[in-house]
Formats: sequence, C-alpha cells, structure tokens
Amino acid sequence: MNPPVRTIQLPLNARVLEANDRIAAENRAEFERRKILAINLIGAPGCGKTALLEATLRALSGGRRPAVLVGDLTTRRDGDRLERWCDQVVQISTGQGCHLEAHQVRDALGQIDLSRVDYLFIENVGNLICPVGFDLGQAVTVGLFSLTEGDDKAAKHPYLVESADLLLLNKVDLLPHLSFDRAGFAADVRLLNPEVPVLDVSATTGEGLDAWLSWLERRAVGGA
Ligand SMILES: Nc1nc2c(ncn2[C@@H]2O[C@H](COP(=O)(O)OP(=O)(O)OP(=O)(O)O)[C@@H](O)[C@H]2O)c(=O)[nH]1
Ligand SMILES: [Mg+2]
Ligand SMILES: [Zn+2]
Repeated sequence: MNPPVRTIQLPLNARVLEANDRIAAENRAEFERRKILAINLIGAPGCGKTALLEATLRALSGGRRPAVLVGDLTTRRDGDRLERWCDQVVQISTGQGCHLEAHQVRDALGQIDLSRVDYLFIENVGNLICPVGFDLGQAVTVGLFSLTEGDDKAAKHPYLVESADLLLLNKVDLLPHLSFDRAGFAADVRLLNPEVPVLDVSATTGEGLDAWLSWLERRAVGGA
C-alpha cells in the first residue's frame, strides 16, 4: 500500500487559529469545571451526523443528559430534527463559514442551561477538512464516515483520521448494496492512526449504537 501523499498544508491563518485556540481553551475549562463531556462530531455532508445524534438522543433518554449545538451554513432543519429528542438544542448559522469556530460555540452556550448537561454534542458543518483545524474546546473528536461516500475517504482525509479519538463508520446497513471495501478502509485508517477505535454503526437500524454509547460512557466524567 502506498503511504499517504502530503502535498499541501491546511490553508489556515496562524493568527486566526491563535485567537480560536484561546477561546477554545476557555470553553474546555468551562466544560471541565462543570464535568461535561463535549464531543466534536465531524463528517462529510450527508454522512449521517444528525441521524446518528437523533438515534443517540433517543437511546439516552433517562440517562446522561444531552445538549446539542449544530452548525450549518443556513436553515434550521437539523436543529428541528434534533429538538424532537432533546430540549436543549442550538442551531448555529455559519453563513459562508464551512466549519464551526470556538467563539460560535461560546456564544451558543449562552442559550444552554449547562447545569443540566452531561454530554454536549457538537455537530460540525458537513466538511472533512477545516473543522479538524479549529479546536472548539471539546474533550473528544469523533470522525464519522459512511459507506455512501466511498471507501477512499479515510485515506484522502488524513487529518481527521489522525486527530480523531474515535471513528464511526455509518450506514453499514447498506453494505450488501454497495461495493465498499471494508478491509481496505480499515487498512487506510490503521496506516494513519494505529490506535483509534473504529465502530461500525447504522443510525437507521441501530446496529452498533450500544458500542458507541458504551464508548461515550467510558469517556464521560465519572464514567465507568
Ligand atoms: N441507510 C442509511 N441511511 C442513513 C443512515 N444514516 C443517515 N442516513 C441517511 O443519510 C441522509 C443524510 O443524513 P443526515 O443525518 O442528514 O446527514 P448529516 O451528516 O447530518 O448531513 P449534513 O448535516 O447536511 O452534513 C439522510 O437521508 C439519512 O436518512 C444509515 O445509517 N443508514
Ligand atoms: Mg446534519
Ligand atoms: Zn472551513
């Protein structure tokens, strides 16, 4: 197998990132003080971020208390979907922005009662590239890939694979219908990040959700 080709660096302005990191550190300190597990969920458009969160919120009911921030350029559609399952949802409109930034998270937190949150899910803008470069103050970064994007996406998006604490492969219910090379995908991931766990899930059928919830529980403050 060929090693990943690296020809360009992410085009991020160092001063913008410095300012972002300062606010992200403040967000992180606030989450730690309040014992909130903040999860930055990053994946391509349509990979199933909102569907996974809907299934997760349904499965959590009565247990850990969730809140959700969801970023999109425009529309409240994802926020409306998530509000059916959670009473603390904030839709962040990024306008022309193709990723969330720490100040947007900080501002959105003003609309959340943090005293009754255990898990803060942050659905980033659908994009596999620059969301990786903008720290939001999360405790964990979760990369979501799905079968419908093709089996080469881990190899083509090394920054997400390298920086993720967990990778989820969604839409596994479609495996019989697609020519997705599951073993090849896993090999690409291992080359980039030998440690990261990869869980197969289906937001539609619920397959794999238990393993995802157990992983969250282990990462939760005061978790097993
Ligand atoms: N078969 C199948 N379809 C899924 C699954 N998860 C999501 N979908 C479908 O994939 C489409 C996109 O799902 P969304 O949850 O909107 O994806 P998203 O990543 O939130 O999309 P953006 O927020 O627009 O980036 C929808 O039609 C979902 O019903 C799954 O596990 N299996
Ligand atoms: Mg979505
Ligand atoms: Zn961006």
